[in-house]
Amino acid sequence: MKKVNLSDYNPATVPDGSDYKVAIVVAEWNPEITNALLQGAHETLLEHGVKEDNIRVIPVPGSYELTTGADIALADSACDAAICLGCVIQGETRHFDFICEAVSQGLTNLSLKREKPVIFGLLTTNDMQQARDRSGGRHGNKGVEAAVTALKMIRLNKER
Ligand code: RBF
Repeated sequence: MKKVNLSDYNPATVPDGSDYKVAIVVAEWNPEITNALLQGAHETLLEHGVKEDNIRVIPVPGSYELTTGADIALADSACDAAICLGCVIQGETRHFDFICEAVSQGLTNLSLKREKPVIFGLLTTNDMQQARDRSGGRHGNKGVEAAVTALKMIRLNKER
């Protein structure tokens, strides 16, 4: 089966971000992976016109803290969206399920509460190799996809 790079996208479909303000909340667990996601998201925002001064990077200790970090970012009324980046690797314990469930529910609830896009950029993989494949490896970079999603959702939100 041919493996596709899921980060391939048509740039013409992405809005110009020169008037947008975006936060990137990034977990410090599995830094090799989350730094690569951060780089992908940051570069993509710049490529689509978001000004460096309008990108706020907020590190948080682990993926569980992404929701609180995004809430803090969106407390700034000028902030249009929060991109949340983390990596949880399936282990022996049920922590994997608890963290993934908490983050997915937390980010959904936060987006509805704040009425702003909150982007789910949490890698949930079986092992480190799968995480590498999705953070700049053979399956692209989910940070790039998260940034593209943020820009599209900001435009949609501003049309409300
Ligand atoms: N945070 C991550 O971002 N990725 C992980 O894979 C991860 N695994 C964890 C496993 C255990 C057993 C615990 C207790 C925490 C883990 N965390 C992980 C950290 C978690 O997101 C959070 O920072 C801490 O639980 C403190 O609230």
